[in-house]
Amino acid sequence: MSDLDPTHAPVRPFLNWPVVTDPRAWKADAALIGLPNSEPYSGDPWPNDQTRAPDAVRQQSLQVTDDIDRWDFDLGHVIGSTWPSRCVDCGNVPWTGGPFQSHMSRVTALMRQLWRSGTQVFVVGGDHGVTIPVLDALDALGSSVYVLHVDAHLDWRENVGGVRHGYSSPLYWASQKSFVSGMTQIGLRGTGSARREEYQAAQRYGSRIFTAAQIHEHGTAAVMASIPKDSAVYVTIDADGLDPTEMPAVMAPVPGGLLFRQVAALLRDVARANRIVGMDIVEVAPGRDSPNRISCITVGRLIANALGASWCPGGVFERPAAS
Ligand SMILES: [Mn+2]
Repeated sequence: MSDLDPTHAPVRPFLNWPVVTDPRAWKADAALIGLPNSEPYSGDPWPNDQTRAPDAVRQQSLQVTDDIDRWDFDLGHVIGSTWPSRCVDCGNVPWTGGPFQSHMSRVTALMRQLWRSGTQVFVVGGDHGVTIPVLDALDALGSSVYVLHVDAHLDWRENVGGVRHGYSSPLYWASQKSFVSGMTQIGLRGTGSARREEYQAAQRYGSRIFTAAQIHEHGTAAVMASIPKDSAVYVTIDADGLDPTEMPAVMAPVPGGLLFRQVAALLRDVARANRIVGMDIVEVAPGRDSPNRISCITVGRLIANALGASWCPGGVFERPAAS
């Protein structure tokens, strides 16, 4: 199997974007791709519920917008005018067997393919392990990248039970990349996989950590100030960074989380001050969503805010003329 073999067609396109499953034909200003699998921990169910999230999010597309001429009150523009002219749904890249390392390499190759052609990429996981092969591909940008991480948890484990590419490790891996210039982690609260040693390792690295409580008390101005202006930014959002009252479909709900209005406004601010080269939203567990699918709709709205603020008139991405 070649890394550039076709991806799997989604159940329906995200926001009615054209579906292109042949990676050799990818040529887009912005794209969405579903990455359902990461390296599993022994004892966890496999496949886990999070593998269903890419298609569950796509199925709520009509709740995000049912026509491109609708006014988007989050962005203050007609929603279609906040998108670049070439948006593509790249389908899903499931792990279909064989060594997990080969699957990871394929994901990295596909992400490099997108970033080499300058595409802004939105990834829907999968659990947080899917971020690891995506981070590997950021070298294709040829410039350093700053990481903004939204999560209840630190995710800094070098391994858990000998598994090194699972959902507790993505930010450890980010800290090991020479092309990652630094990181800001927000929304932390309660306890997770991190022990004192992981917390101290993140501090030694120089990660800027803002607990959810700090953001509730002081807002996000200090978060914005921690991100060097005009940098390329990769955003990784664990759905449990948001409050479970607003994002119920998560495996590890923790009270006191960030609110949609805080995260969406922050994404718009980051998209206007920096260049968001990519963003993932992971750890959505559709089996735990509310009957009205609010978690999947919220994922769609977060993407609409980051994408729209990037490409709106006056955004940092140049809007190519429609062809
Ligand atoms: Mn996480």
